[in-house]
Amino acid sequence: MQAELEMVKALLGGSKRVVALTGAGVSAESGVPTFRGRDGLWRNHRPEDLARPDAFKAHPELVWEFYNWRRELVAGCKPNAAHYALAELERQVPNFLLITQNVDGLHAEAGSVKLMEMHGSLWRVRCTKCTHAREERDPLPPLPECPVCGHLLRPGVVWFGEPLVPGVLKVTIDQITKAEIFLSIGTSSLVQPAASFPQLAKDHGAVTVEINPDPTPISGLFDFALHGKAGEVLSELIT
Ligand code: BJW
Repeated sequence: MQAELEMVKALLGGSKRVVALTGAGVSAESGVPTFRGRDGLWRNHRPEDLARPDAFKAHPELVWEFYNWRRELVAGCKPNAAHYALAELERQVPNFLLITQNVDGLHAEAGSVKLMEMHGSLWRVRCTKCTHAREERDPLPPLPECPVCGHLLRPGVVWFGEPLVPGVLKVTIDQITKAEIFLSIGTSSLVQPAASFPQLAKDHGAVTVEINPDPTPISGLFDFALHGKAGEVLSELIT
């Protein structure tokens, strides 16, 4: 892998347009459980069974308990070497975009600014009835109510079957189709539309790189597959 790593490092060093996509694996070294990993179960529930509108409709108290647990867990986590390396890459590359599927806020905490949180944020809430939405870092009650209309609040994240955060897809597609290098880091590439971004980048001529300790269903499409932990690989790539 060392030879591949050196090649990617040289390519990144000379590149003017880079897009990076991250998933839960980038925060694993910070202690945030991944969605589909061995450590992913919460009270015998699979997270992807709770992160859905039908689960919230049927069991809002259970889903809020899950999100309040995650908010508390993530509040105790710090960015790791991978988050800091990507913030540094942003400073080195003239045209850079970081697209994250993560809702933990750790990229922003590490200093990333050219950042799109495509699945929303654990630190946002919005009303299920009216337009009220706000950032909320303080602990929430088991079933938080909207201060405007009194209806139930929900987490400000994107669940299955819901559209992405407004504006994200347009900017993302625009930047991906112009990218010279596309990095896919710490994602299982199972969830759309993010799972289609590497192919889109490749179709438009980007060099594509996957960083993950394990292969994914689309590993074969990448020009380079660097098998390792995001923090370790990115620390070697970006200095
Ligand atoms: C490490 C590591 C280390 C470990 N270093 N790596 C086309 C085809 C088929 C289906 C669809 C389609 N288009 C849309 C769909 C439906 C659906 C979908 O994709 N379904 C699939 C399951 C098939 N998609 C949607 O519904 C999306 N919406 C949409 O497309 O809307 C269209 C629309 C338009 C207009 C009107 C209405 C609709 C929305 C998807 C939302 C996903 N939401 C979640 C929850 C977010 C909130 C929350 O966090 O609670 O997002 S689900 C969950 O999965 C979460 C994640 O962001 C996402 C991706 O998971 P991720 O990040 O890849 O994590 P893992 O755990 O799967 O993988 C971790 C990886 O890290 C592993 O590979 C490890 O090996 C690795 N790793 N340690 C590096 N140290």
